[in-house]
Amino acid sequence: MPQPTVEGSSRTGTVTVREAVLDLLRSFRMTKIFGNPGSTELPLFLDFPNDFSYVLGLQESVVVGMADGYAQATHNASFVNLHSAAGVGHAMGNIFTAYRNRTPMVITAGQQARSILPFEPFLFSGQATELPKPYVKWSVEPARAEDVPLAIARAYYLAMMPPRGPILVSIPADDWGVQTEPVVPRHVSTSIRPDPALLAKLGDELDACKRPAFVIGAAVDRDQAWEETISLAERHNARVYVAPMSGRCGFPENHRLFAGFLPAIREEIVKRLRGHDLVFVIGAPAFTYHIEGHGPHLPPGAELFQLIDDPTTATWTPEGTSILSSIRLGLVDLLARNARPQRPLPEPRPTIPRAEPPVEGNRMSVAYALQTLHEVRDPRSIVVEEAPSSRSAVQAHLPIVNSETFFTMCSGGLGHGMPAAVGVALAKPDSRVIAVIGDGSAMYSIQALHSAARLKLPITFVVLNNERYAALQDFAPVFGFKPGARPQGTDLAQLDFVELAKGHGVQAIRVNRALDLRDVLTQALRSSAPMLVEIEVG
Ligand SMILES: Cc1ncc(C[n+]2csc(CCOP(=O)(O)OP(=O)(O)O)c2C)c(N)n1
Ligand SMILES: [Mg+2]
Repeated sequence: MPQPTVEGSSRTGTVTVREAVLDLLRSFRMTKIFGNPGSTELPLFLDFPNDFSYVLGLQESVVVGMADGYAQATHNASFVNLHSAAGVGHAMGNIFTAYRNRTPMVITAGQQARSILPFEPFLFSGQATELPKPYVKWSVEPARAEDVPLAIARAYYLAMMPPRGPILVSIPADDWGVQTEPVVPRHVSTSIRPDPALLAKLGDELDACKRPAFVIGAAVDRDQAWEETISLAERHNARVYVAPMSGRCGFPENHRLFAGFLPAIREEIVKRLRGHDLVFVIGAPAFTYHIEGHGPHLPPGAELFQLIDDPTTATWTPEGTSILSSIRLGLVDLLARNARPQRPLPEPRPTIPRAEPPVEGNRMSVAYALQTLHEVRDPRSIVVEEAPSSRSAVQAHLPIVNSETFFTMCSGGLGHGMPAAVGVALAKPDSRVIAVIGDGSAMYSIQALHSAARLKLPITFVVLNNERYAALQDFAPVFGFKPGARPQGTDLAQLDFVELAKGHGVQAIRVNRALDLRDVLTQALRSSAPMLVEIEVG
């Protein structure tokens, strides 16, 4: 993790709360403030320092989504400033997502001045620390103005401590000008080394088993453990699966050992893992389910081991051995063992058939659109995805082959992808970011387009417009709807993404003929400004 510059403040004596907080933010490398301002926050911005920048989101879900993408891409907590109760309320969906994503974030929320709080003033937040619970790791309104800098320091260390996540600090408007002591930043270790005895047991079992399976979760990529995972999988000739609903990619999807994606369904997982005698889950829950299931969690004869940096997740894992550890450090310790088990290579994954272009007069398939995108994009470009019914087509036709080049949310809460793409692009100015977004998903935080335009970020927004909430229509039979039935509220029409983009200051083009797609995408991927491509899909 980035370490704070512990030389810290050169100030002596007393400083204002504002000065003490800004000094801390500098030392934590948090000089971008993601926010949407209100009167209760304005005092923070008095004499706004030149070395800080303000990243405006036109709605708080956009603010937090951008801060999430930025924090994930920089491996450091992002700093967010929200407007008291209503601002936190708007942000809540993406705060929930940041919590599930394990994204470190220090969120400050404005509060009315302390002296008028007894009189329930306009805009005050009645129970400011309760509002974001339970989707923050900690929330506090310091008892005294003088304690605000200490709360910010603790918020940062705690946000960065695994499992990482958002923290909320509520700050009354009159606190910023109060005199206080400067806070000296500290080194706080955030890595955990595994218990050696348990790790040796896992190592022995891994060496002795016949058909190991690895199940890779988002924490592998978050902890920059991609290389170690490949080395360990190759040493063991293990089949490598992606954990259900993983928000990141931790293994090259074109690797000889790659075996595909586990669905979030208990019986299906058991079926896919059948024949393996050891299942090693790395940096993921075992397992995330989406629909009700029954029976065993693993196939007969399989033993489960889990390497996990989250104690809570370790406690609900239904069977086997959970080893608490930073993911990379755990893998490094496993790789340090001498044994080189001799095991044949498993059968390769069957090749995925190419998607066909549409027959004349029909809309093109999502698979065809994504295959074309795959053919024209640089494999080092970064994909941020939020297109629920297209997920399996993304997995089949848009393979991810490099670390830190795939982001989606682990929460299931829509409205994250568009602003997260902006945050990732802000953090990675030398990379091309491609946001692959469903038409429905785009509308939860469409204002992200405005931030992309304002920041002049060359993001390619690809909107897959099927004029409906297809995922819900596809899902309906699980709840007893007749096949083909369209549940209430799932048809969307008349959304014009070209006009919406233009209205936010972003160039846009619509593609409805498969023949045009390659050229349009090629052009969009070369653009030095943000560009939206709306693709009419079936
Ligand atoms: C905040 C939020 N509200 C509602 C849902 C329920 N939901 C799940 S998928 C989906 C449809 C998404 O539509 P779209 O982005 O067009 O993708 P498609 O299903 O058409 O691929 C909805 C509304 C959700 N996941 N999150
Ligand atoms: Mg749709």
